[in-house]
Amino acid sequence: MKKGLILDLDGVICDTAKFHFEAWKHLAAEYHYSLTEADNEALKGVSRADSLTFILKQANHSISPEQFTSDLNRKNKWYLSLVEEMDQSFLLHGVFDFFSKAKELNMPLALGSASKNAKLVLEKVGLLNHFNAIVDANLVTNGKPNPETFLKAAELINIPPNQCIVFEDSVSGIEAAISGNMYAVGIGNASDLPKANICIPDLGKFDFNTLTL
Ligand code: B16
Ligand code: MG
Repeated sequence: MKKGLILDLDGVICDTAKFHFEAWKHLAAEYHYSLTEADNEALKGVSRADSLTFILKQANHSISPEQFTSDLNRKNKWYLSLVEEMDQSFLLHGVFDFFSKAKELNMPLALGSASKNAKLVLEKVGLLNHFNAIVDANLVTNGKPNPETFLKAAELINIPPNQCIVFEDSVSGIEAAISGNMYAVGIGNASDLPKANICIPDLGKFDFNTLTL
């Protein structure tokens, strides 16, 4: 019987990926590189610093360590100016239904996000107080695909990893869930997330009978 629900943020609860994309595109243009949709897909679930390393490689561009830090900060400022506009209308389809069903069944809920801005985003969409635990990039040393984010979340809600279900939209996040010995529900297409145990289009399509697996 599965008892703990661990949710990724970007791409599962709300669509902040488009804001990350805007901000990274702005920066990549300074390196004379035009960031593609495929690049954006590859950056899902990837930490801020690893994302910049990936973009520099794609752009075949190098910068000093000082510039690296400064560019990370500038990207984050652009991103936050977009997040500022967010409210409940930015929640993805099915989130409300999922939360009310989880509450009804008294299931512990944790967030497991690679974002350092997770609490701010949750506050913007009105969900900050709806989790039993929040694990973001400020709390872990090793980002996804390392399982640390989800293992920490399981620990904080006091549920063994093999009794947890992780909801993830990124390849790195699904890998993290599987290597953490958790049941991985992919949000998106099975062709994009082949390692997921099952895939559904959004949280609202989750069949809570899966919990008996
Ligand atoms: P930040 P998630 C991830 O969030 C995003 O998918 C990824 O694109 C982003 O680079 C990462 O957070 C870091 O975000 O710059 O806000 O710290 O999907 O793990 O909730
Ligand atoms: Mg995500």
